[in-house]
Amino acid sequence: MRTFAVGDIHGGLRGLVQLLERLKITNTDQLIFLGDYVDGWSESAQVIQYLIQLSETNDCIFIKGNHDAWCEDWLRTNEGDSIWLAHGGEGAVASYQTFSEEQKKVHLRFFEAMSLYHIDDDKRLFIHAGFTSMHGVEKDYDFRTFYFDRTLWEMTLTMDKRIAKDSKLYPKRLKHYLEIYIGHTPTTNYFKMHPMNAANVWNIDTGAAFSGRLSAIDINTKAIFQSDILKDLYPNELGRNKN
Ligand SMILES: [Mn+2]
Repeated sequence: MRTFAVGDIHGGLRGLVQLLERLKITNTDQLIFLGDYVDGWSESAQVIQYLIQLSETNDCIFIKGNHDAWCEDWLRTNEGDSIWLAHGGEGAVASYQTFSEEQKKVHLRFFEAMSLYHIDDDKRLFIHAGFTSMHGVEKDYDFRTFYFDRTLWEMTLTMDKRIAKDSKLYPKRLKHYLEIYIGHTPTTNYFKMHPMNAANVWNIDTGAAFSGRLSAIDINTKAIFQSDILKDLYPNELGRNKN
């Protein structure tokens, strides 16, 4: 059995299909999706539909991203958050035009069932964005931190590498988990096309919504698999490169 962590998909169904082909996925493989399934390329609703079907044949864990939380709210209330609509939400709404009210209810239930984080038997943490409590995820004040935080990644990325793990200076946040797998902050922000590792944190969001690819990492071997650049799979679209 292999376990893969998969980065932010952002409506790019073609990238997701291509990535799973390249993983040569079998039904003994486990997939842990790090969230942000929607907003960006034109197939948000179709990504959700595909994931629902995939979960019927594979052991899947779906972590909730901030874009998923926005989309969930819209599916529930029919009102879209203004920040969301400006950051890809309009595209997600458009992708639902061909979906019936009944199908949308099935999707709403799928969003509601997403996990805020997952901790495996080896104390690996999987979470969309991060957390802030020095005592670990259970002690954080606000669940929205799990899909909006950027401080975990920024701290880890810029941390002085000379600080030993047993030093008083070493961030307690990082010590609770063997490894921490996140998405949310595209590695393309740092001109990197591959997942990035800093201390025990792995960032798998390789900017599929923008100029990058969709990535998966085998958490045991650290082998990396990627789709083509999403921009090339959707040549007539801008994704989230609109502004
Ligand atoms: Mn995000």
